[in-house]
Amino acid sequence: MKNLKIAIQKSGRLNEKSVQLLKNCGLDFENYKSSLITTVNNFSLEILFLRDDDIPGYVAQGIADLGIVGENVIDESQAEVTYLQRLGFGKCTLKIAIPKDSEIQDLKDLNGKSIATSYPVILQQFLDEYQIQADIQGISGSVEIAPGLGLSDAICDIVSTGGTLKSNGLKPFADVRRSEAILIGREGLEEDPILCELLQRIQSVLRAKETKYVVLNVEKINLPQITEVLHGVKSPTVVPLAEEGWVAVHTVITEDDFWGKINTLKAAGAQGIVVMPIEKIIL
Ligand code: PRT
Ligand code: ZN
Repeated sequence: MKNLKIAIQKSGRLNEKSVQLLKNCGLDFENYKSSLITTVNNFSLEILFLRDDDIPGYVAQGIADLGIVGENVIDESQAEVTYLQRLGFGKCTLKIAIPKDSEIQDLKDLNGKSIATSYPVILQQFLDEYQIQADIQGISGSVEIAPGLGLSDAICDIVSTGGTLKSNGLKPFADVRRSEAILIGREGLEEDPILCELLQRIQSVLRAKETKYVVLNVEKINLPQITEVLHGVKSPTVVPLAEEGWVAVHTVITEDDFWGKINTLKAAGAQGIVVMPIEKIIL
């Protein structure tokens, strides 16, 4: 069977988590910083290490079959690729930001103003949607210093913690688009058996990340209240303990309602609660 090729970021914010995700899928490969391509030893896949901006184009042209890249980069490239799976990391928001003392108050106040950005395509679409005529200054880096240098009245850039805006005397003004890392594929690849296998593994890793394995002890008389709180993958496993009248309950709960559930379980008589990470969940 012919190997598929997946393009991931060579270095930068998405590199480590992309490599980790593939390793968690059981793929065995060397991650040399110097190499541009590596072969997975135990799966029909080659990994290309690229600048993130090049990934959507490589996938659209079929040079790579798959890619892991931020939605912001995909949209800006306008490459024709298929979204296969949201990956839950690299989360950020493309925002318009303005100087702290700016007179701009409303979106329509952007009319006639200049906005510096590395995302002219996405910004233009946003401005068109709100029928705003602004002057887009396309620059490739250090966008946040543009207003201070007198180059623009506002910026449109990626924000995650907001620290960079603050340290440059800027404040967030409008959200343009949220983004996270996405697995993309070239068109027509959807039914490929290697992709299906890889997708299944990725989804089982993502599911496991959202859940915890919980073991707790409870007196048998309190078991009905405990099982009511727990809705596991199926129903919880109940195992008798050496001590008469006591059982251990094993189940899986989602990260989201973790603390809420733990407190309810304690109130319902659960003791010795042990919480463990899960590596994979195969449905
Ligand atoms: O070299 P290469 O071209 O591959 O990488 P790059 O330098 O273009 O991208 P990189 O590694 O910085 O980011 C890769 C992807 O990570 C982006 O395309 C986004 O999808 C995602 N991402 C998540 C971010 C951020 N968070 C982020 N905070 N990308 C950039 N930033 C920058 C932002 O541009 C700004 O300068 O971080 C600064 C703001 O951060 P805060 O925390 O101060 O708000
Ligand atoms: Zn880049």
